[in-house]
Amino acid sequence: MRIEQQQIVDYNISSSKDLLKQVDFLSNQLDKKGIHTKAIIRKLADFQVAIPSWALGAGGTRFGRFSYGGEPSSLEQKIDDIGLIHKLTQSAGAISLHIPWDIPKDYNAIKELANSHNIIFDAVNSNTFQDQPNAKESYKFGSLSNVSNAVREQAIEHNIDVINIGEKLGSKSITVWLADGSNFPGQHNFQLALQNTQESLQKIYKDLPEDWKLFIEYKPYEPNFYSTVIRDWGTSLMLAEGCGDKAYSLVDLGHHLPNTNIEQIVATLMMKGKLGGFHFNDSKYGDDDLTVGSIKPYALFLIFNELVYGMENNKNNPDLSWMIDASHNVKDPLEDLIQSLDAILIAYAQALLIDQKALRQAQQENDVTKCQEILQNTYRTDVRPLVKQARLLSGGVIDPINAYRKLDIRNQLIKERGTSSVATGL
Ligand code: LRH
Ligand code: MN
Repeated sequence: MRIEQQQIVDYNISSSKDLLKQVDFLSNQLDKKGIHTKAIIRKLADFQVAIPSWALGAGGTRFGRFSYGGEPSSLEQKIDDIGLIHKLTQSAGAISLHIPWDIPKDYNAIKELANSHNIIFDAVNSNTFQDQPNAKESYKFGSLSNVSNAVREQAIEHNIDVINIGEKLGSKSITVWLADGSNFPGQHNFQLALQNTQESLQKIYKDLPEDWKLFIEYKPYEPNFYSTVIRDWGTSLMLAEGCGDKAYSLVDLGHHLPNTNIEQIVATLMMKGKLGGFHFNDSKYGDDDLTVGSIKPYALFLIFNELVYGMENNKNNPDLSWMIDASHNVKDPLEDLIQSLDAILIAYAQALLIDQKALRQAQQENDVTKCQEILQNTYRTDVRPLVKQARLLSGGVIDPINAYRKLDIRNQLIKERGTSSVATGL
């Protein structure tokens, strides 16, 4: 299924007049504050977020999985689904593959298909948290940290294979997330596990192409529930520094213990020039992988405030990789991803409105109330017209969820694929 540009144009006709009024009204307000909406709209239009190949079907938990109908059962269909999201939003111009869940069979055909949807290949993800059929060694007790050299070597080989797959697709980065850890005190020698992990990552790093990046993703717990080898930003940063200049930390928003000040972690990693990218999602308790901005939208705004500051002031930090990492247990995966994209752009737009100079001044004067007022007034500004205008100018639709339903996309997909197709992934 594809959406024709004429369908987009026809859909926007009914709501573009109102939008123009809303944008004019907001622009006049912001102009008075010396804020130029054109530049902000440009930045929003240029902001592209990678969609995970493993989050296009119904997710699940150990307690159950409820399929969604019309799910993509091949990499080709997954790229087509991202093509649908990108056609509507013009902000999903990349796919992040998980290997071996999504190994291309015909590389040229897959690249052509992605190209036909204006989609590029972002970071590739290795998987040493599941055993593959006929694998010689098991990752039951870990992979890069395993006490067995044979297991570590198998895991290192897998990561190098993933880099080779990414190279054939034009990807420029690999994300390594390890489930490695322990469930009981005494099970692990913490230092040996960490040492093994550092040495294994260094061996993978040796095979990293010159223009590639290695992202080291941390997580405090799950699937291990007593210790995790790469448990927090500090460990990820230490391992990245132990590898070299092309290694960075990756922040998955769901990988923090409750009430962690994630925006301060972002500021710290950017100051060190070691923030590689994000896995956007939201959570109430653990790694819930919920829709971005659905639980803690103010926290997301504060994170983007640090990102805007960092992108302005930390020239030593490379351009960041933006990805979503979510799982959809009860919602239409495509609607969920579209909502997440909207929430990311809204938080970015709000952060771009912050008068950083006035905030610095108030901080310099320890005028705490004024600091709060600057942030909270900006957060309470309805920037949705700017996000919609950016989509409209990029050839997308003003209201993607509404358009998705009006174009009856899910039922079309069910007609094409049936109700029992199942997508690989989480
Ligand atoms: C681990 C994680 C990681 C992926 C996996 C699908 O929780 O966030 O990024 O490999 O989800
Ligand atoms: Mn993740």
